[in-house]
Amino acid sequence: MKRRRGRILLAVTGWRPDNWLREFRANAPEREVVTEPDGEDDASIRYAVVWKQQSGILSRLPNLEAIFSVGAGVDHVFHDRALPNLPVVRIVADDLTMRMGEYVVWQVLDHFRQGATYRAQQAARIWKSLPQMAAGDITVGIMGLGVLGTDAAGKLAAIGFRIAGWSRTSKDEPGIACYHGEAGLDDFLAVTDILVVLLPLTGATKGILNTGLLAKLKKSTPLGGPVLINAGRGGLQVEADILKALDNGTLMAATLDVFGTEPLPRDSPFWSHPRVTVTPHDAAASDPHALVPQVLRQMDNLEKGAPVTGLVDRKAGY
Ligand code: NDP
Ligand code: OXD
Repeated sequence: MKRRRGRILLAVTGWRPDNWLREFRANAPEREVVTEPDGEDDASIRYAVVWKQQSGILSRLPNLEAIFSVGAGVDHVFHDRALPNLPVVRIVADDLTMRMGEYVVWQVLDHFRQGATYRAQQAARIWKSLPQMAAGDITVGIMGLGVLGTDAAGKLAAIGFRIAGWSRTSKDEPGIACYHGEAGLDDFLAVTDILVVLLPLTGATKGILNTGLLAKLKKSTPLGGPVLINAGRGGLQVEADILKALDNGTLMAATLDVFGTEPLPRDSPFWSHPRVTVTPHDAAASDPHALVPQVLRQMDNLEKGAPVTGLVDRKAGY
């Protein structure tokens, strides 16, 4: 007897679920997609596709086989205290990686080429040349040398920046000065002019961007002080410590795409800080049109027993 293709529960909150639904229906008309368990046919739901799913919703599905995150990060999956012990698969896709690479290059270049100063000069109709540095005099230190960090490193290296990277496990990447673990962190920070954070949020990384860490960044940099770019997760940063570091000169400037509370509350001092660039968790959007075919391929692979990319290590939390 032909096996019924697994039904899908689409539990995407916050990000327009209708766009995901449309793409699933267009790309896999043979798979029924529901947006809520309805009790009646829940036993036939084999896959959940999630972004910040409602807590407990997945534990109600007796025959669920795998959970697919529509983002690269999976902290939003693990917030569910009743999460079934099943494979969690995250997004690893050229489309998302390319978007993050663009964001990191954009922000590194904006700080490096003094974009904020030119914008202020233009607003005041000031025609004044600024001194130009050489990219080769700047080290971009990337915390999180995974799929996104390694890609961004390659793009920045192609422009001429020196690159350092920090990861949990040891790495040997051509063109990157690699550091790892707690033992390698201080040496990594000591060479870093621009810190790009592309870490996942886990028990080990929560609050890692704090006063102690920021104080260890290279002090005298060609940019007038170290710069922080966080496009990982808001939970990585202690926001009061970042503000303090900006105000006491430990940090020269910051670009923050992610925050502890999103949307960033209207009264947050980050909005109006003269040396902070805020973007609304937009560094790399998950585009349903680009990503749904890939998620479906992963489901097919699971069903065929073929390798699946982006399988999360539940113990490590990413
Ligand atoms: P990966 O899992 O491929 O890479 C994670 C990297 O972080 C790895 O190098 C890993 O080390 C390192 N790491 C994890 N824990 C630690 C630790 N305790 N100490 C040191 N290094 C650690 O993830 P991606 O590159 O695909 O994505 C990274 C993050 O980017 C996502 O988790 C998500 O939070 C964020 N993101 C943000 C987006 C946005 O729009 N702002 C969009 C997409 C993703 P190792 O290599 O040794 O395993
Ligand atoms: C992701 C994100 O994790 O967009 O993909 O934050």
